[in-house]
Amino acid sequence: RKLTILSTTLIFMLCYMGEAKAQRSSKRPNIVYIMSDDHAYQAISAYGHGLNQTPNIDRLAKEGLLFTRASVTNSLCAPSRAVLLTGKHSYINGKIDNEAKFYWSQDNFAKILQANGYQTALIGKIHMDGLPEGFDHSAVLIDQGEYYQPNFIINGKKQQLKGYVTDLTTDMVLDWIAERDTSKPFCVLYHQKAPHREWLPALRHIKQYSSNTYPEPATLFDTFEGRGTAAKTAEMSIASHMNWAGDNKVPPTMMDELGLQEHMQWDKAAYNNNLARMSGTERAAWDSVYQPIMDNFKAAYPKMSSKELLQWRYQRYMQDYLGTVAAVDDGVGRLLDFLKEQGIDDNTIVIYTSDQGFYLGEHCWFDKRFMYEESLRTPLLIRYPKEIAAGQRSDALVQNLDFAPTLLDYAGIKAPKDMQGSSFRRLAAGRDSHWRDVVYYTYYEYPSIHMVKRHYGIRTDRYKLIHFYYDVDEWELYDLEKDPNELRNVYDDPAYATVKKNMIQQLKKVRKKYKDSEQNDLHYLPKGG
Ligand code: SGN
Ligand code: CA
Repeated sequence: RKLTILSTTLIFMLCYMGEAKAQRSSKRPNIVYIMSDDHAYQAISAYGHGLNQTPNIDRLAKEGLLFTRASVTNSLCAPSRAVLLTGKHSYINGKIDNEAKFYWSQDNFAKILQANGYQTALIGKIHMDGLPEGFDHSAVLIDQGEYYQPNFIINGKKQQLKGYVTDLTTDMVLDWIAERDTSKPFCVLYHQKAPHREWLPALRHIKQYSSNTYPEPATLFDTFEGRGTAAKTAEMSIASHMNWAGDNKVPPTMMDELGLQEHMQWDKAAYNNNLARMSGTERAAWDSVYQPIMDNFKAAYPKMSSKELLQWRYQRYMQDYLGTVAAVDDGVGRLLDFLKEQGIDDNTIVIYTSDQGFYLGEHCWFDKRFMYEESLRTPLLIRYPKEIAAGQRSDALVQNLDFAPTLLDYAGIKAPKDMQGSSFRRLAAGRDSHWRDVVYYTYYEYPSIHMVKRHYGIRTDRYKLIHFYYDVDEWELYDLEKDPNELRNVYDDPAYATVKKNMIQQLKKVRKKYKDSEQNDLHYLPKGG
């Protein structure tokens, strides 16, 4: 009899354990969506460009999947965020540029997750006015935000925090996860301001990064032959449009002594305002590293050729930019360790991406906006051990348009029909290899800072077709296989006549498929333009 009782108990226990396991495996996953601002894939060591080390972001590549050709549909901050939220192209969600109003009243994937029992939070940069809708908790920067002692709007209330923005953002994400209701799944949008201009690294990183020397990109001295008006007239050159004080950290007084011109009238003010946010001890630590660099520069300046000057400015740019990336990487490390400590690392999808790519001196540029590769593409890594095998790479043409439907899919929710992206869940799991073979891109913020002309276009596996319009009517065609740096526009090359014809046809089809048109282009032109 004892034996029967024992075996019944054993069977009961086994059944219970089995059920618990089944329940656990059917538990909806948590989502941590990490998006930094202006983080070029060239500045993530897993992408293999040899500029810097990002050991923590690289963990996502090691333990998950890295997309080599992920792209955005509009390479600018707020429009990219609107696409993320809505799963719709800019001309549909209305947020075509950083100025246009974003209507929070429209549907977004966070609202849908929330309605389906997810706890949701938005922490960091969103760059859109109004109280974010779809989030139980929000702590967002105002506009671009600040690096030191930043102002946040926490659930509608403005509050200045003490510390460094990248670390504070990470702290708030971890605190929110720690305090969550553990009976429900969660989704947090963890949006870093860094490495956005004007690149102020954390004090713990300035010494190391400012003493590094970085390899120059092959096109640093690009002369723009073989390209059109748009590339030639853009104002994002390290040599001519980068700011001496705000960007390169040459003190305004030294600018005057050396006769350096302010390119933007707010340059000196930006420098002063950024550094004025530091406490006395922070400022002293900062100056102890930057002052000697500037003193050396002042001594060398009179004998520097324009080439040497550009090289110096490129190094200064990389030192500060990559310095800010270091704290972003630290944050990813803290997050991954924390998820493990909490015992939820297996059931949490971690995505790392940026709101767009960025130029790190390619074509002598900084900034983004263009449909050329460095700014069209964006880093994308994803870890979800339950479905995604470790160490995978994919060159599929996924886009930020796909995030909303993909995240809903992971949560077991069908995406609304009017979302224009597709879920890449099956693709990421290696269960399906079908994917789109062409991506569509639009850009509108012109005339405006950096003066990148309005354009739209498509990219396929091998080719790219771009139409610049408004105050020009120019077409560009690139053969990315033969010309990966996009230095030769072959639109008028007879050897590409057939390719050109096919690409024009494809562009027409794609515009129709995504409901874009010349009427839209005209509708969004500047008023009176
Ligand atoms: C600021 C920057 C620009 C940048 C835009 C948009 N200048 O105006 O260089 O292109 O933001 O960036 S700054 O000197 O004020 O930093 S975005 O990432 O928000 O789209
Ligand atoms: Ca950005």
